[in-house]
Formats: sequence, C-alpha cells, structure tokens
Amino acid sequence: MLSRASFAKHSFRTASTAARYASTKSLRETLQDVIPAKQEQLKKLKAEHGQTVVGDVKVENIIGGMRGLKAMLWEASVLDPLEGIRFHRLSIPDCQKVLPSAPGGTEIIPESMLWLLLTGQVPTPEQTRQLSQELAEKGELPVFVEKLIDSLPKTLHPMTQLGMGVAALNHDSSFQAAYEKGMKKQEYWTHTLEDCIHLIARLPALASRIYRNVYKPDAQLAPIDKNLDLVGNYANLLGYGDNHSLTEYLRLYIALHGDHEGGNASAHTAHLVGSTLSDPYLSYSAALFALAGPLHGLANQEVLRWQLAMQTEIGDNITHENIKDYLWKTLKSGQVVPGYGHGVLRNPDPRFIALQEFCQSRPELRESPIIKLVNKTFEVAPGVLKEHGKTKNPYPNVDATSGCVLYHYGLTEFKYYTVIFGVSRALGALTQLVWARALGLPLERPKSLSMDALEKLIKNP
Ligand code: CMX
Repeated sequence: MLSRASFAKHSFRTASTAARYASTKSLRETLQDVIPAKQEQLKKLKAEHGQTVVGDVKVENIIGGMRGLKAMLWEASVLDPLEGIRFHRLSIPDCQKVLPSAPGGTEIIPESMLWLLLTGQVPTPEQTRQLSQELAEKGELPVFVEKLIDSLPKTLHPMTQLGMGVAALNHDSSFQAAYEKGMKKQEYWTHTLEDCIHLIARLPALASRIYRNVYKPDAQLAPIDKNLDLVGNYANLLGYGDNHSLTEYLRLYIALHGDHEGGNASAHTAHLVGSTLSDPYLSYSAALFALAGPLHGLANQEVLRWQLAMQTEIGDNITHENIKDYLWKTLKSGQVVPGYGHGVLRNPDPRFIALQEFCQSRPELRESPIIKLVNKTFEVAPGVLKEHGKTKNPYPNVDATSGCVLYHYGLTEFKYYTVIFGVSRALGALTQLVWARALGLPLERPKSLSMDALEKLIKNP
C-alpha cells in the first residue's frame, strides 16, 4: 500500500489540485512568489470595493460578542458553519489525501499543514522534510528561558508558564531588532517569518520542559533529534517517543487544530496584538492567555474531567439512559456540557470526526473505556442539548474527544492539554502575522460605544 506521502505524490499531482503543489522551492522562495499576487488582490479590493457593503452591524452584534460580524481579514482558513473548516479551500478530508505524513507514518504532519497555511500550496514530501529539519535545527531553547521556566513554581498553571516562556523568547526577535534599526515596511514580513519559524521550532522544547518540571521532575529531557520532525521531537521530549500511535495522534491533532479562521479568541488576540507591530513572540504569548480560558482552549481538559466524573458516577453500566441522566444533571446545575456547542459551527465538527476516525482505526482505542464513553455520549448529547434548547449548536466540537485519546495513551495530566493546543494553534496564528505584514494590514481599532451612546445612535442613526 502507498503511504499518504507517496500517494499524494503519485496520484494527486495529476488531479485538479496539481497547480496547488509547491515546486522544489524553499518555503521562503515559495512565499516570495505568492505574496505579490495577494498584494495585488488586496489593492484591487481596496480600490474597487472599498465602499461595498457586505453586512450590517446590529445592536445584538455589539452586545453579543461581535458574533457573525464580518470584520477581519484572515488568509489561511475559512470556517463554514455547516461544512466546517477549509484551509485555503481544502477541507479536512482533502488535506488528509494530499498533505504529506512523517516517514513511517500515515497522518498529516504539522509541517505540511504549516506550509499549506503559509503559502496556499501543498508541499512535496521533500519540502516537508526540509522544513522539519530546519525546525529541529532551530529547536533549542536559550539557556535563560530554560532557567526562567525552571524557576517557576510547579503549581503555576502550565498555560501561564507557556505564555511567559513564549513572551521571553522575544529577547531574540529578528523583527524587533530590525525595527529598531529602521527596516523598510517591505521587509517586515521576512523578519516576521524568521521569528515565526524560530518560535514554532522552539515550542516542543519549551512545552516539554514545562511538562517535565510540573509532572516528571526527576525525568531527564532528551536532546532535540535533528533527524526528527517537530512532533517526533515533541513526543520524544515528553517521554512518549516510543509510542508510535500517540506520536501519530499528536501529529494529526496538532495539524488539524492549527487554524480555525481568525475570529476565535486566541487567533484574534494574536492578530490584534500583532497589528501594533508587536513581534510574533509577544503577539502569540497574548494569544495563549486567551486560549487558556475555559470557553476556549481549556475545554479539552474540562471534557476529560467531566467524562471521568461521569464514568465514576455511572460505573460499568454505560447505557444511553444513564448518560442522559448525567447530561441533564450537568445542565440543571447550570453548567455547560463541555465539548459541545460552538461559536460558528452548526454541525458536528469535522475535526471531531477526523479524530473519531483515528480512534476507529486503532483496536486499542476502539476498546478504550474512555473512548467508548465519548462515543456513547455523542449518541445521546445532541438530543439532550436540543431538548434543553439553549445552545445554537448541539453537536460536538473537536474537544469532545481530543483529550480523551491522550488520556488513553497515558498522558493523563489534563491540565497540560491546552498547552498541546497552544503548540498547535501557533501554526495558524503565526501564519496570519506573516500575511498581515506582507499585506501591510493596519492597526486594528474598532469603534466602541457606551450604552448611552448606543441609545443616542438608535434614536438618531
Ligand atoms: N452546554 C450547555 N449550554 C450551552 C452549551 C453547552 N455545550 N453551549 C452553549 N450553551 C448555552 C450558552 O451558555 C448560552 O446560554 P445563555 O444564553 O444562558 O448565555 C446559549 O446556549 C447560547 O449559546 P450559543 O450561542 O449556542 O454559543 P456561544 O457562541 O455563546 O458559545 C461555546 C460557544 C463554545 C463557548 C459554548 O457552546 C460552550 O460553552 N461550549 C462548551 C465549552 C466548549 O466546548 N468550548 C470549546 C469550544 C471549541 C473551541 O474553542 O474551538
């Protein structure tokens, strides 16, 4: 059987996606090629459609968290409420067909997703391998950051530590150094890209150091292996490098979770902070603190906590009736059902489906009690949430299952799960920073109104 990489290489280059394949060029050369056309597209949009109306702003948008307002540019992905995410027009199943996997693996490798997000093109396996190599070569942490992380109390939440570590990495920011020297605007994106690549490269070492310090203080951290891909190294550093299935799962999860258009709180935060010309380290550090909220990235830890509590309460007697009762108990106590609902999606999240398929492809996961419970919950929860009648989307989001797979494979420290999400989301949020600089997007500055001002405006529009 062909591996996904060779499958992609042999079958898909002749298909309609052929033009989307990158050539043999490097990542920087590919970006250099694609940026002028995008700059031209933006120029044309501004000149020809600057005054075209594409939506209304209602009072409910202003007081309702700006839901649904079409108000920001985001190049790498677009989220359709029914169909889910597309990365440069490729759906998750498309990506699973064409994006290269790691040597010996079958799942999408995050490097190929990063390439796609940045350039809109599907990299060859060789280009993916070169990017892996570059990331591994740049993967060591500066000693002062190691010392900073080692000095933090292990009771400090791993997400707080991650945000602090990422912010401290701006010590070496290429963008900031060049800005101080007075670089030209046309050079912004190249320095931004250097910072983004360095930051992504260093995330495994930073995130695994936090894991080691908090949960395995006596463990030795492995050195970065220059022959491994980003997640191969991350799994190794976490101490799970010999678990091929977990490593493959992490590759898939980190690739698929890399971007979810721009309006979600973490991506939007990176974009907002980046628009002040803060460097990518500071911008992404801010994003991580948005990700740390329970309505956003913390949901995967909450799902696991909730599913385990359900497991304890209903024991071995896992019936639809018992799960239903537990769901109602959660709702009646005023809590949300974690892993269900979404700000945009109105169908089951295709990322959830892809992770479910991963579970179904592995006998140990098919038999896992926690995965079985997730599946059974999925059979019941949408009906209960519909009957409850509050949420606009009674279906599971990606977090309904993501943490439970980690738990099955022995990565049971669920306060750490959002850190893995943080490693993943860097792919999309940092991509947009490169594009924001390449396109010369301005400082973000929406107009706010007080309630009095709003009432005045309603009377006198
Ligand atoms: N369980 C119970 N009630 C829910 C619910 C759920 N899973 N999801 C939404 N609701 C409630 C909301 O709390 C809200 O109630 P109030 O009117 O009393 O405030 C009402 O339904 C309407 O909410 P909505 O418009 O459907 O959803 P929002 O856009 O406001 O919120 C989200 C979206 C994800 C925060 C919400 O669905 C939720 O809290 N889900 C559980 C947490 C979760 O899984 N988060 C992960 C999100 C994934 C991601 O970050 O990518």
